[in-house]
Amino acid sequence: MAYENIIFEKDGNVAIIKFNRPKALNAINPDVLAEVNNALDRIDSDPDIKVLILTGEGEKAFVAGADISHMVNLSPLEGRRFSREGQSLLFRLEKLPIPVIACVNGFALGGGTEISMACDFIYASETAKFGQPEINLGIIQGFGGTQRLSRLVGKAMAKELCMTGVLISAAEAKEIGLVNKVFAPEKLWEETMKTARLLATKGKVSMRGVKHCIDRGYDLDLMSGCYLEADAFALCMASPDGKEGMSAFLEKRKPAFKGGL
Ligand code: DAK
Repeated sequence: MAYENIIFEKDGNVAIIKFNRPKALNAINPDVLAEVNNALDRIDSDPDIKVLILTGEGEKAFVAGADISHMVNLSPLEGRRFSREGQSLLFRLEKLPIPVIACVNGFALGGGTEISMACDFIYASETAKFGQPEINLGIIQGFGGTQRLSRLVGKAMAKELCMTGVLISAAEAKEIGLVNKVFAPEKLWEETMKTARLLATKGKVSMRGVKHCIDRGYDLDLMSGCYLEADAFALCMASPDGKEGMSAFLEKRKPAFKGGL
């Protein structure tokens, strides 16, 4: 598939998906969803890719939301379909076995905040703005925003953001726990790549285990979550990378993780 709405690149073991509709501030329509889905197929079938970064082309926006010019004409059933397509893409992103970083370089509004929340964590530029302004359009979140935001920042804060529709700065987003780190605009990419490269040095089985246990365990009771963790721990014991990591420590050398079970 040739991409017109995203840019897909690889830098070593790091895959990069850039939303690429800068004239519409990278707003999301069904074509964008289809292209990202296709890029995820490629990532799934490429064992060399160890980390994914999502970002926006241009200096102004990560994603300024779902494309309002598309949504305005949707029938209720089409709206439901669009919403389900977006939701299943975000579930797919969440379930990727590799870490996914949202590198938020500008506006991340509505669907843009929702996409960033489906990533494992968010790094943001000082100039970024987050928000769930759907209420100002007479609609509500459609890509899981009411659910992920309340889990990330708590019910009351999620309600305030979704009910008022106000935008918040990157600093405020960090303060409420939505964003992990905030950087000067000229440092954002370099710092994101630095973390991506660090993540790429880790063992695949343990990385997958951490992601799986935290994501799947989050909605479970403590004991069930700990059982999940014990099983993932057992898998690490069976993996060559587990043996390699511990042997390297004992032999006072750096581990050379190769992946695989
Ligand atoms: N959709 C379409 N075009 C957009 C857009 C968007 N979300 N955001 C910006 N643009 C376009 C503008 O129309 C403008 O196009 P031209 O007039 O140049 O043709 C261009 O991008 C530049 O935008 P501005 O001229 O407005 O730039 P400013 O710097 O003045 O303002 C802004 C930037 C981000 C504050 C402003 O553009 C803005 O407020 N944009 C809308 C942000 C917004 O409301 N986002 C939330 C969208 S609703 C669902 C599925 C998903 C969702 C809901 C339901 N189901 C189907 C159930 C998700 C909903 C949303 O995300």
